[in-house]
Amino acid sequence: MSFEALHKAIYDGDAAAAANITKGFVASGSPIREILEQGLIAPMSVVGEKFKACEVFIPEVIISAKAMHSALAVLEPHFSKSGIRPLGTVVIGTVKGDLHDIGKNIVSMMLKGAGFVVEDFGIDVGPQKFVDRVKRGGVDIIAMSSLLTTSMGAMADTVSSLRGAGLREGVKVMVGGAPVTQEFASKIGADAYASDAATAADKARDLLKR
Ligand code: B1M
Repeated sequence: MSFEALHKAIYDGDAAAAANITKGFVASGSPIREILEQGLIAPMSVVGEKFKACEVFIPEVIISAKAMHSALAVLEPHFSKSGIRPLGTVVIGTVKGDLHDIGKNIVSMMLKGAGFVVEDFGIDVGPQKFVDRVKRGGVDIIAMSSLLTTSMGAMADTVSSLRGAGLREGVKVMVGGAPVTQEFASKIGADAYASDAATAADKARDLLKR
């Protein structure tokens, strides 16, 4: 049982091995935070960097993230008693009129891998659904994905609706998806834009540091 073996299981996408090795660490009394940070988040960060550098591709990211999640499920029941708090809560969705979810799901996985709690609202998510969730409290970031030039306007509508409800100051907004650009993000008043899933996790972390 070693972190190297756990990293290898995550790189290889071997979910059963990742969960079993993590169970071994927990049973041996290793600190939960150390298992989380050195055993799980570290290899997912490496996968994210390799993805950005085009050294690995979407299928590898997905299988690594799945393995990481199976290990994370072993750790989760121990989080509260170990004093581990998530980095923040992200509510993510593909915006209204848009049914593409492959990229959004990868972003969601990378955010979980980075230590965020992610509430995934799925596809075709209208502004009011985001607004209602922010109203209930506890949301740090609204993350919106769009793959269609025709659905990008729904991102602007969501920002306006948050503003209209007096909620804009209390939550960060991040946008992304193939047709979305930094210029568009700035124009609609989003706080951050990310071109890919690994960058989305970095930007989400940065947003909450400010
Ligand atoms: Co659609 N589709 N599609 N499609 N589809 C595109 C997007 C299109 C570019 C194809 C084309 O014409 N060349 C085109 C859009 C043109 C445009 O608007 N500019 C298009 C169209 C027109 C349509 C329909 C209108 C077709 C029709 O019915 N006539 C229709 C629309 C339906 C609707 O949404 N209302 C439609 C339908 C579909 C399918 C259902 C068949 C299917 C979606 C299946 C699904 O998602 N479950 C589909 C697919 C698969 C595609 C392509 C082929 C692939 C998209 C994809 O998954 N890419 C796409 C063409 C293409 O891209 N080559 C196309 C892989 C994915 C990992 O990348 O989503 O970009 P991506 O995510 C990346 C980044 O963008 C970023 O990180 C991800 C990972 O790095 N990212 C974020 C994404 N969200 C982010 C959020 C962030 C940050 C980063 O912060 C919050």
